[in-house]
Amino acid sequence: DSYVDNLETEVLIVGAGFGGIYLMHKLRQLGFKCKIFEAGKELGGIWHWNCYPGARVDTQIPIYEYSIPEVYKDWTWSQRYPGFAELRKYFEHVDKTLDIKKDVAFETRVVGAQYDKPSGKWVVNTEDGRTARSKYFLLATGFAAKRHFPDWMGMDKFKGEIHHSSFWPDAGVNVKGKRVAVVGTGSTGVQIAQETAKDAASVTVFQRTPNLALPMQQQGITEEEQEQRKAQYPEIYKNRMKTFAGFQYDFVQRNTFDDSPEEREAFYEERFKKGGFEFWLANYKDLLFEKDANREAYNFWAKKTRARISDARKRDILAPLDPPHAFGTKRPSLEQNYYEMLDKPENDVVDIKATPIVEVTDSGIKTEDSKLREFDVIALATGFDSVTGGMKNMGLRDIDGVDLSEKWKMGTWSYLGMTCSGYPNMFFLYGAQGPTAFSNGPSCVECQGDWIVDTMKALKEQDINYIDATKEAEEEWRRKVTELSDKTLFPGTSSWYMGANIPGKPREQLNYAGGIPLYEKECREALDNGFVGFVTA
Ligand code: NA7
Repeated sequence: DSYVDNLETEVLIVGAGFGGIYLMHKLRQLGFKCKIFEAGKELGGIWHWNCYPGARVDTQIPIYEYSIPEVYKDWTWSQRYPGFAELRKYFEHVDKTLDIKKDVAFETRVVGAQYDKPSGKWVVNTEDGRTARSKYFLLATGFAAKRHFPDWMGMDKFKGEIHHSSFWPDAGVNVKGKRVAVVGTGSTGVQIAQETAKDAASVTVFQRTPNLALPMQQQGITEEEQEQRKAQYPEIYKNRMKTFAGFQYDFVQRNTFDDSPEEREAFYEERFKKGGFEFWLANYKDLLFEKDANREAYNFWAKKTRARISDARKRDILAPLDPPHAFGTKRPSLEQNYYEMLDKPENDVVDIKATPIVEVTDSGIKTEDSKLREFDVIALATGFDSVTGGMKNMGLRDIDGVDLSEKWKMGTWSYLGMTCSGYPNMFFLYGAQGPTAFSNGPSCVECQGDWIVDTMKALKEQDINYIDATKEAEEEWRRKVTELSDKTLFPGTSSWYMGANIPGKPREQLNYAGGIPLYEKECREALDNGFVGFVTA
């Protein structure tokens, strides 16, 4: 990649996952000259990094893929919810179809960038000391670009293998006959535990907060089924943007207590049977707003889940009678046999809220009750400095030289969840204050990507070379994001949605909670009415 040094390009994109590839494809069609800098060795973003055992997408296809006809026309999947290996193949197919890689510099990590006003160019620095310049600077770094490690004593002393989920060895880890610890019960922890239990001698999950996991209802799908359905894809993709979270289903237009207890029970049953996120995102419309409604859903979830666990102690840790938090205000994982697996005598769950981890020793993990459990492999599924961590860690400086980590120290300010005041000609997607974590990735990426591309097209047509959000527009956007969130039950739960998973991180809503259609409307109005909230020149 010698071309990186002294590279001059019209558009420089950071990240070659769903977002970066989409931007490049659409911008190329308009004649923009684009390059991508990617820290990893391959395309795929999170699907390049996430190769831990059981890594799998929690959204079914064809919702979780591009709406680009050239791409879907020659592609079929083997399962409703594909695993990472198949997703990696999908990105190879995307590359073959859209000819992406020729404009990607891999293993090129951006560590600094600043807009240079005199030349009207972004000056971008890479970790290995090279410099590139571009008129536009687009960030598609995803919401999980900065991994989160716990700070326990003794981690370096452990004699077995210890890996973070997002840094799993490409060649895999042999867990056959081994004692495996999984720390963390987000989507990742649930998947690792489930998968490694197939080979391991034992799996012990260290749980701080129970995951209110939902049945995935995985299914194989045939090529014929998919080929037949492809005629409907354009309609499916159009409708995807009309739903709150960019799925093929949406909340129903009834409140929980509009139905009789029998109707409600039947409704919940139906959601469970359909599987996936239906019990979350196609539930009653007051689920995420009203405490009593939410409790009703939780009670159903607990009843269903408790019935799957015969061990009374484990049952109370995994699915307590009292909700640990409002259902759906932390992301539910999709599980396949998580509860049955942990119910087995050789496997265990440790409640580390009751007895926190104090130390890692050469042979295992010690908890506050002085108990030492011994392991051969420790999987850290402790998550990420989500949503803002990646961008705060890239050395992004505003026109006055102030680093973004400084600007976002006490909280997050952006305009439309795609621009920042003081960062002219810079756009980002799938990050802070957009629909990000409350939506299906490809839906969010296409919604925001289209807006960015249309904005750049309008700038070009109107011969505008400079665009920067105003401070007032940012204040107003932050107010909106907060106000939308405050109507929901999200602020009451400590989750990464609220920045609450990272010690010292300001607690605030990091995502736009108004749903994709409203979000899109607001962004379109700003563009269609002449770059409202921006200064242009
Ligand atoms: P998550 O969802 O942030 O989960 C991380 C888990 O690790 C969670 O259960 C945490 O407990 C736990 N955790 C974090 N730090 C610690 C420490 N220090 N000690 C013990 N336990 C800890 O990350 P994932 O990788 O599972 O998922 C990220 C998203 O990527 C996912 O939602 C998808 O959208 C894709 P807590 O809940 O904070 O009590």
